[in-house]
Formats: sequence, C-alpha cells, structure tokens
Amino acid sequence: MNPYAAGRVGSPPADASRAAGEQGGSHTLARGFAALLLAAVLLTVLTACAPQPAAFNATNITGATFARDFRLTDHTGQTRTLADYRGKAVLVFFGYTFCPDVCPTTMGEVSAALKRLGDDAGRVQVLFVTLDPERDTQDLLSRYVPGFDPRFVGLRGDRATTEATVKEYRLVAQRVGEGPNYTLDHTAGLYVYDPAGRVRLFAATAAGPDKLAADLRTLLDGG
Ligand SMILES: [Cu+2]
Repeated sequence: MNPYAAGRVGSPPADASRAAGEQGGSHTLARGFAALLLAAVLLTVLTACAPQPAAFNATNITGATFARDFRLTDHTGQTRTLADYRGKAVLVFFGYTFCPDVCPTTMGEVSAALKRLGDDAGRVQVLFVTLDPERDTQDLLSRYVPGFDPRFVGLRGDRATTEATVKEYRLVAQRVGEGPNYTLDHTAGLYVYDPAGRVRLFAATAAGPDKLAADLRTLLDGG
C-alpha cells in the first residue's frame, strides 16, 4: 500500500475534528462523530490497499527468504541465473534423470500443463535441476530434459554448487543404495516464480496439470 495515499486520505477527518471542537455545545458529540468518521475512512483505506490475494492451488510462498535464486549451467553449457528468464513465469523442478517414477511423471504433468496454456506457454520457462550431477552430465540432460518439451532447460552444478542449491531451496536429497544404480529420496515439488522473478508458489507434484496450468495463468495475468 502507498503510505502517502493513506496519509492524504487519513488527514481530513482530523481537521474536521478540530473544527468541530471549536463550535462549543456539541463538542463531545462532534469529536465522537469525527473519530467514527476517521475509523471508517481508515478502514476503507486499509481495505482498498490490501490487494485481494490471488487464489492459487499451490502453496503461496510469496515473500519467502529461501528459493531466491541459483547459479547453474544449462544443458548447452551456459551459466544461468533466474535473471536470465525475467519476463517469464519460471517453474523449477529438482530431480534426477535416473528417477524411476516421480521425476518423469512430474515432467510429463508440467508438459501437459503447458499445453493447456496454448500460446501463453511461451511465457513460461520450465527448468529441471539435477540433484545427481555425478550421473546427470550436461550431455545426458541435453537429451533427457527437452524430450518432455523442446523448450525445457536442464540445469546442473558441481557437487558443492548442487549442495548449496539444495540448501537454498530447502530440499531433501538422500542417496539410497550402493553402487552405480543408487536412487535418490528427494523432495518432489515445483517452485514457481512470477515474471518479475519473485518466488511465489510451491506446488506439490501430485496436483495434476489442470491446477498447475490455472496457477500459471493467474501469475501470467499479474496475480
Ligand atoms: Cu525423482
């Protein structure tokens, strides 16, 4: 809310109260009325200033002090941060290409959600960040990620960068099993940013493409 606007709207009743006080007889009554008027005006101002929060299917995390940004390498070898995708809603999913179930299912759902957006899908960037940089090479990501949609981008970092990213995004990623065929127990969910680059939503992967598409539409419409 604009504090200056609130100040302007709030001040006239105070002046009215002083003016009423100078009239003597109905002194207390006038002052009481002025106070009521002031309260009414303030209430109106507050109501008008508080933007109606947009209704989302996903968890609204607007203003979160985590999941703010990343610095990773995309599947073509370019360094990427969130700023590279400014102007688009950005959807970030963390997983690994060897994942037998959740990751491919989620990427399929995201792809389906984008199809529901039609031309507006061009205003959404989907990023797949690997939690398994040892096996998910740049080459592997470049084949796996665009397989779901040619516009999707795969991102990776070295072990230290991956761990820093996991921390910033408050994820869990636990290696399960020995040998080359290990799996990862990992947080399954999507972080969603608005076109201004602010983190806005955390979406459970099981929500389905319709709900995700509706939330992306709300964000693209300025919600
Ligand atoms: Cu997975």
